[in-house]
Amino acid sequence: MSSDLVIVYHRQPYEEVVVDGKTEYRENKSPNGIVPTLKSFFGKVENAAWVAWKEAATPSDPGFDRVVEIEDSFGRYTVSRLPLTAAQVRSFYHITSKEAFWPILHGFKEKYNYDPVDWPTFKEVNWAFAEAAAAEAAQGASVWVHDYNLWLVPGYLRQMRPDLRISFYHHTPFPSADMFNVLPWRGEIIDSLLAADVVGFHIPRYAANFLSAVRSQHDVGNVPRAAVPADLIAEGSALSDRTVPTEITHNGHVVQLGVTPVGVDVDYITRLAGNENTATLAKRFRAEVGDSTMLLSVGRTDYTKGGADQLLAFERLLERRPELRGTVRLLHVSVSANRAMTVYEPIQRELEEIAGRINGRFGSFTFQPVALISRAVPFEELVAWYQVADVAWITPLADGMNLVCKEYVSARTDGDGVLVLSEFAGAAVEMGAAVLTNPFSTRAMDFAIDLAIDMPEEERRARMTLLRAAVAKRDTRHWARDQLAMLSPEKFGEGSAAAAGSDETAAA
Ligand code: GDG
Repeated sequence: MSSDLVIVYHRQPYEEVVVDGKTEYRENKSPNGIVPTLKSFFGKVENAAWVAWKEAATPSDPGFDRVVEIEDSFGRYTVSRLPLTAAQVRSFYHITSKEAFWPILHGFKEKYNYDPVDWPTFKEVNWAFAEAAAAEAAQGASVWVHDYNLWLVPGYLRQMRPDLRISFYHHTPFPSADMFNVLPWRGEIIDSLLAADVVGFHIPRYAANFLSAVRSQHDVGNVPRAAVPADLIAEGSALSDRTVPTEITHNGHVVQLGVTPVGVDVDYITRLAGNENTATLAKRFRAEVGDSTMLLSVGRTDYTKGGADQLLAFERLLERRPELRGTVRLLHVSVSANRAMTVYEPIQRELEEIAGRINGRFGSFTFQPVALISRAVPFEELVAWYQVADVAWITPLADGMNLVCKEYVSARTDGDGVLVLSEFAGAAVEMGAAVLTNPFSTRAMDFAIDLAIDMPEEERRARMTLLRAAVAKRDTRHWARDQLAMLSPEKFGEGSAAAAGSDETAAA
């Protein structure tokens, strides 16, 4: 019970490698992503801890190291590992979170699967996370909890430790009451979130939706609102709002609504984009692409990402514009996050079927219009592909933010390239200079891809300049700094040592 900052995040903040039968904890190979950003704040407090789960055959095994001390370039910190059995992980994560919560968060009522949910196990696992966080947190410490699979943690933690400052961040969208209230556990979830001091979202719309879900259960009276900053409004786009609720008072407790879009590590991607290896890779890829126009799509294999609809749009493009046959190619990288989750098998099959049909209809022995890649591409290669792609085609049906589009823009240090982006990705509110499209409309999808392929260089560059400025403004550090400042103004707010020094740490 000695940490001033406790981060509760499902992934462990390092890679575990077994060398000669001995476990070693190594810093993650790729400094890309949210984990290093969060760790960069560890150097700013005296003592910090991270709580994550780790699968264990027998959780009561005395040989299981529950708490490990890590020292790496981010400083010293404690990692508290919650031992969960394979059955607990399957129930709380793969079933309750992915089959019941995930479809509702993204607006897919028809995919909601209530039957296999074991609610007592979900509660038990969340309770265990809260206990682990409570055990690490010093008096008055700040605890930052991430994502919907830990929805009940703030409520439990508040019961255990009323002294803590608690923040909860949603990486997904948050739906309005009409959708959210499909969940029969809605009352428990909302009450848990209302026990936090800060509830965080990517964009104003999700905060407004959260308020609508709260209002369906409690009379919280008038709620203060603020104007949405101009750089979070893409005129006329589906997710843009003009005002945003800023706090909710319930039973005398004030919950701040923190709206900060997650960004990417622009400095890191810029450095990677400029290094020799990437340049060599990009040169090789460019030679492979030849004179073709290259379209690139990257995302996890998930129905929310709209992969099948996009492949169908590509098929229509080749049908509609015969002159493009043989001169336009699509690299569709769709990686399954977890092969153990059977819900994603039909999507994988569907992608393979459509891609195979397109190649069968429009390909030849030497030319295949679609390359479907179902395994993870190393990030350095991905950055090289970003540099080569004429068009990044990112059209999820629903997406909390979407970082791929921001990575593409950051990698385009040459100032060229076109981004086609779904207006149902949270990122769309920041990226009005992209070709925004509606993936539910075949006409809108067709119009957008035509516009992108035919766009003159001057317009491409003008749009890319605006996009690069938007992405650089709200990078990962901006996000973490903003959210942590709300959680604990004295430790992380403007003027604090943390705020003053955060740039150098993140470069570690
Ligand atoms: C959740 C929310 C929100 C993908 N393929 C490869 C690869 N990736 C990397 C990308 C990017 C990440 O995965 C995907 O991030 P997204 O933001 O697009 O999507 P989710 O995984 O669904 O993340 C989302 C995010 O949380 C943050 O709050 O934006 O809305 O759903 O970084 O580069 N990376 C490598 N090879 C691949 O083949 N190396």
